[in-house]
Amino acid sequence: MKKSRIGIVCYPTFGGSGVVATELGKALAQEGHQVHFITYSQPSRLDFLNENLFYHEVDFRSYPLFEYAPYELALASKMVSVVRNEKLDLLHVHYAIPHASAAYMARQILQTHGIRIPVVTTLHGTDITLVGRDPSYEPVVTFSINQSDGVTAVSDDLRKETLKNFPVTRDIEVIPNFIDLEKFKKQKKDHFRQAICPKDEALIVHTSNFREVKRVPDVIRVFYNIRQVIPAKLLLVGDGPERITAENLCRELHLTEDVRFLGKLEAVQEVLSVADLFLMPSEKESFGLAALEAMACEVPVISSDSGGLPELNIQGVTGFLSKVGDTADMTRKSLFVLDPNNLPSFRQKALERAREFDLTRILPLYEAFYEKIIAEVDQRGRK
Ligand code: GMT
Repeated sequence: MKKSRIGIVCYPTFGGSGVVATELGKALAQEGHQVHFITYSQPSRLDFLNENLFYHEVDFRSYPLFEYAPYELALASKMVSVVRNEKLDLLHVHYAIPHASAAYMARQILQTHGIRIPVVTTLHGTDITLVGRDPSYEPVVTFSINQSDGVTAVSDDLRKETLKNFPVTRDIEVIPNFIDLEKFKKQKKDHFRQAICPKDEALIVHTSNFREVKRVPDVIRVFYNIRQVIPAKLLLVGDGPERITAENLCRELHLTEDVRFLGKLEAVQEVLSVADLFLMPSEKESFGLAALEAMACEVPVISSDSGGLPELNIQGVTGFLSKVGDTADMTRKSLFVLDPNNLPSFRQKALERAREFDLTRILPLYEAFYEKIIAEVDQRGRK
């Protein structure tokens, strides 16, 4: 692809959509594209210096009149100014709410200045499956998806969910989540493993934002069941609204000695490097980036079968999938994977599967998509 100037709009927080957007921007910059991040604070993974990376903070002022400051307007204004001043070729917004509608507004304003900026929207999951379907957002989400110049979804399941639940009349391209296996891989952390599991207990890990949709109590129940059979430890990475419920459940089940809440730890890779099994029992999961990160570190996955998870986790190969909430089945399958006769093969297959989502395979898909959308918008402008 010809080297372009790309604006990336995302949530700068720890959520999967922000991680994907930031990693994509970093990779595009390394390929020689100029990448401009437009967010309300520095993305947590934008931790790297590159002459092609730029960051523009959205000025987001409050006023006594506002109970809720109008972020979407401030964001649209910032997009207008960055597109004009930096002469961007394309805007790529991650997570539909409110980024896709703000991009529509920015595009309309830019047209009054004689600029036609192509807008690509990537749907990540809860912007469609949970929040976006709420009647308070649905008409705007539908409109802004239909108005984007290009739309991608992170799994085929999410594409189908969008077409089923919204009156969307356009094509949606599937470009899955990716992982940079050069950087994200199993590290040697024997001392850490020994400190956590001095008796070589099985080490189980869960990482999430502890929202209800992640079903963290199921993680604790599965762990409780596993521990009835084999010695085991559980590490929980992340934080969020369900943390207190999870802590209470651990106390109720007398698990506090064997469960550690690590909070919003950035060194996820180090934790995964010493893990034997990853649990992801989510109610909904459009792709499951956290599971892909585990697989990249050679950790098999026990997940629910919801959303796009079957497109990543292969039943009986990279781990197992169970019905949402079926903690008994998840326990049985966990014990099977943790059997020392089975674990090495699951580890190897998990890594092999992760390789199919390596950055080097997925980045060209985004570049080709940008190229196509820029050409289409250009051609429409000539008519
Ligand atoms: O809800 C979350 O888990 C965070 C959310 C986000 O957008 O920040 O994650 C979604 O996007 C990720 C990246 O594309 C996907 O890997 C996650 O599966 C998806 N989460 C859900 O669908 C619940």
